Amino acid sequence: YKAKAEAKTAAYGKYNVLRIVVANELLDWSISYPDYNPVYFTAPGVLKDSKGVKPIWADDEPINWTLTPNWNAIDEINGHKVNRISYEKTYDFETTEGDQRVPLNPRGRRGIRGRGELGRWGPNHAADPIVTRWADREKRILEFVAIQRRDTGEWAIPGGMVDAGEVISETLKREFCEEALASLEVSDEERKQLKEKIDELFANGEEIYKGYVDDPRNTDNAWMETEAYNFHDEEGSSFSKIELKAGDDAKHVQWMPITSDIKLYASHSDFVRKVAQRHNANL
Ligand code: RP5
Ligand code: MG
Ligand code: MG
Repeated sequence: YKAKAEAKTAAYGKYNVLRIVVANELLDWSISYPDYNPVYFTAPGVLKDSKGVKPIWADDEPINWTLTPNWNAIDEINGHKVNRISYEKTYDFETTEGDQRVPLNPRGRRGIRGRGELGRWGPNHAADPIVTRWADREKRILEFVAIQRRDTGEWAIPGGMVDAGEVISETLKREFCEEALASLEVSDEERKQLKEKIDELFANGEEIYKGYVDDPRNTDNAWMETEAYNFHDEEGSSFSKIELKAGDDAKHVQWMPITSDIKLYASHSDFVRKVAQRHNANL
């Protein structure tokens, strides 16, 4: 007689919920894993906001679906476009509560079912603005505008989710204004002025990355994907003029040098190192 080995587990975010730590060789959905039976979890804040209604950024639970989402396509919700296309691949499905099909994470098993903290089933699209200038031009040390996230306390790019109907170029600017310039805390007039400056500074961006993000919130059925763009201030004369102030999901903001051992949230270290390489900076 041999006792079955218990699968290793780890807490999912700040919740009292355990995810299975899936061994690398069992990640792929095509590998048989008969004992795999992760917990189903969707965070209370995704189901209902403080007023008791479903947040606009979230989908419904499958048992409530009257219409199924338009998978692997641009969906339309109340006249707004929601991108349900993955930059990785055409995703597959599994069957869940109420016999509905829900998307399967293209990178494989994450040890937890449902949406966790994410609003959308399948891909949750975000945008990441990487604003850079030279910290030391002679030594070719590049720095970027970093924020400290309120949720995990990790330093990150001031990015955020693409709202329904929003274009990426607007998400990049809006999230930068909210998290690095505290635009939600100023008057409408001041916000308009900030926005005009940012429109100018964000006129020329370079695409750095487009695809899956290894975000701690990812589950078997919901995951983050992003488009990261670099906005570079070569002379150090444009972005330096605007005052950084942490706001919304950010508790601190600062210019941070990009080093080879930089440690940032999710896949963000890879994105900023790629930017440094593009500018032939020293890491
Ligand atoms: C990351 O989560 C993305 O790269 C982006 O920075 C961020 C979006 O989520 P929130 O900042 O809105 O929580 O995966
Ligand atoms: Mg935000
Ligand atoms: Mg954010």
